[in-house]
This record gives sequence, C-alpha cells and structure tokens, in this order.
Amino acid sequence: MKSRALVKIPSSRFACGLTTKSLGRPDPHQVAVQHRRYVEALQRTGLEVLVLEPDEHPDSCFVEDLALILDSRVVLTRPRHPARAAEQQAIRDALAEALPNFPLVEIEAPGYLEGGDVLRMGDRWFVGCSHRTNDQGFEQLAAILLEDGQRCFQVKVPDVLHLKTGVTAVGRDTVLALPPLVESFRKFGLRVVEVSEAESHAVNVVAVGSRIVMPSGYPGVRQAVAALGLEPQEVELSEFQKQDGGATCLSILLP
Ligand code: CIR
Repeated sequence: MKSRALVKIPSSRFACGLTTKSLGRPDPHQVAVQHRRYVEALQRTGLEVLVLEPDEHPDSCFVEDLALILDSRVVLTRPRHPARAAEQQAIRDALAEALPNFPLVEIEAPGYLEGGDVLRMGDRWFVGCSHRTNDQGFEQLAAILLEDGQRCFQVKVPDVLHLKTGVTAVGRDTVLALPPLVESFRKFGLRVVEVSEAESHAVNVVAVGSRIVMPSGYPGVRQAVAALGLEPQEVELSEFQKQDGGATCLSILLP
C-alpha cells in the first residue's frame, strides 16, 4: 500500500531539458504553479508528499525515471541519457532516508532502464522496450523480480517516449491505453479503456486507490475515469507536457 509520494521541485533550468515536442518553451512561473498544484492533488488523494529541493539538472523533477520501489527493495534504474544519470545521486540519498530498511539494487551497464517504462499490475510488471530501456535492462529487472516471485513481461513501445506515455493503471486489473497498446494489454487479460490519440496526454495518470490524478482539459478521459466509479483529480500539466512529461513522471510512490 502506497502512503507517500516523493517529488522534486523543478529546476530553474527546467526549460533546457530534453524534449521531442515542439509545444514551445515552458514558462517558469507556470512550471512552479503547476508543480505546486500537482503536489496538492497528490495530497488530496491522502498521500503524504515528501518534497525535494530543486537542483541544477533540467529534468530532475521527473523523478519516476530514476528508481523503482519493489515490495522490500529499491531498484536504482540506469537512465539512457547522461544528463539524466546525473540526477540519480539525490534520489539515491532521498530513498535511503525515506526507506531505510529497503536494500538498494542497481541496474548495471550495458543495461538501460527508466521508470517511465515500468508498469506494475499486482505481481506482474510490464516493461517497455523503448529508446530509453533496452533488453539488458529488462533482463536485469526480470531477474531481480523473479527473486521476489514476480513476473516481468516485455512490451514493445509504440512511437512514444516511455511505455507509460501510452498506458497506465487505474485499478488492480484496469488500464487506460492508447490504440496501439490496447490489443496487447487485452491479451494479458486486463480490462482496457481505450484513450483516443486526441487525448493522449491524459492516458498517463496516477492512481491512488479510487482517486486518479490526471491532467485537466481531457473530457473523454475524465468521463471514462468517472464511469469506472473513480474520482478524477484534475491538474493543469501543460508545461510538463512540453518537456515530454506527464502525471506519473513527477513522483515516486512509496509505502
Ligand atoms: C526526458 O526526456 O527524459 C524528460 N524530458 C521527460 C521524462 C518524462 N518521464 C516519464 O515519462 N517517466
């Protein structure tokens, strides 16, 4: 059961980060405001939010990519881009403090693995094979999880940054997914709610019990979430979208 979230205040250099989008330059004031509202939305779900101070690394608020929390261990991932690898010491230190009894395991070269490519559904972990996560990263994670009796499945990522740019969980056995991922997740026996390409940014949501933190401005996804009996918590995330980020990227959920 997750009861806390770790987040990091965006760097003053946020606009210099990596992006594949051409949505314009993020506005520093809006970045700060949207991040604060995101923290408040997490708090409304009942999570205690641990907030790390900003640093000089432009993408360091996208903490999800840097670590995975297993049931009793932490996996430190291995980001593909050197600029992102530089963010990791701060997260290592924060997790050592927040989870002092969780030993740390590391993904090693030549493996690459980013948290945005990892979707957990109970004892099954789906790992995207993307530009950021390679076969060796997947195999190392699969071996680590096998020690805990958990299974790992590799999923081909369509033309998006990470697996979770295209599919996220909204319950124990239900996901929101973009059209190219719908069939593969149905084949895994999951209930799949299809999200249109027009609302693709809102496929990436944070589910905390029945509360779903999602970007505002996507009525189709909001209605689909409500129709599942869940409670949307909308927050404007347009400045993070400009840098290829969504709702899950901005936090790591902790027990
Ligand atoms: C990057 O390209 O690494 C960042 N600008 C965005 C990372 C988004 N993270 C995520 O989807 N988990």
